[in-house]
Amino acid sequence: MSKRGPFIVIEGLDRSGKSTQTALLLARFEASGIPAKLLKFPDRTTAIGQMIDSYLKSTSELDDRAIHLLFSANRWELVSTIEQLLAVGTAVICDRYAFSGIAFSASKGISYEWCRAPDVGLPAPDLSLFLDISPEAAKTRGGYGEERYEKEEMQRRVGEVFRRIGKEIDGGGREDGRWVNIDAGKEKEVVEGEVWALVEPLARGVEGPLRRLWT
Ligand code: FDM
Ligand code: MG
Repeated sequence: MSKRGPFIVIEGLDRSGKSTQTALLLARFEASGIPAKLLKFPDRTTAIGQMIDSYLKSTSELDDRAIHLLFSANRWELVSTIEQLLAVGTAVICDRYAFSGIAFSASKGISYEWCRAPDVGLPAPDLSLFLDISPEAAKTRGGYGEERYEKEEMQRRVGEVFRRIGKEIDGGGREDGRWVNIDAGKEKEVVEGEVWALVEPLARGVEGPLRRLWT
């Protein structure tokens, strides 16, 4: 049976180095001659993504549950793209995914279960890497920008929800793939090496069907 591409997700707080590390990971794939595509959530280019973008920039207001569902819908509208890429053996690297969806909305006080529900059944990553950085250390990396959620207290709560998600995925005996915490306070070359060491065993393809999140 031919292998499908690996589905790799990189999560973390703002300023944890996700964009840098996903770009470096893509370069590693390219240097190894393995086809790979980098996706980013939210995908601000779609119609739904533009609504999310204006919410994040505070040029529009939305109910907390309404914006949560838009973030989820923004993933569902990309599912067929993800499935098609993986099926032809292309690696898919995602900068944020459903775990960000739960972490950010639950930290506003919406229940964890309610936040998870709309993402149940999405393609499950084969590997989720959480770039772990303290909100204090994140702040020293040039400070937060202007967008909604880029505040230390919010980031602290978000980090706590991420930890709960990680425990459930790794400790729950579920078929949701692996979750690994990486110390993102280290130098970027060191973090990159740790990321690649975890990804490399999957890089040339994965046996077996794509699993579904939380099913
Ligand atoms: N975010 C991101 C959410 O609140 N829910 C989601 O489902 C996703 C994918 O959007 F503050 C938040 C996280 C972050 C903001 O993300 C924009 P980027 O990575 O900073 O563009
Ligand atoms: Mg941001």
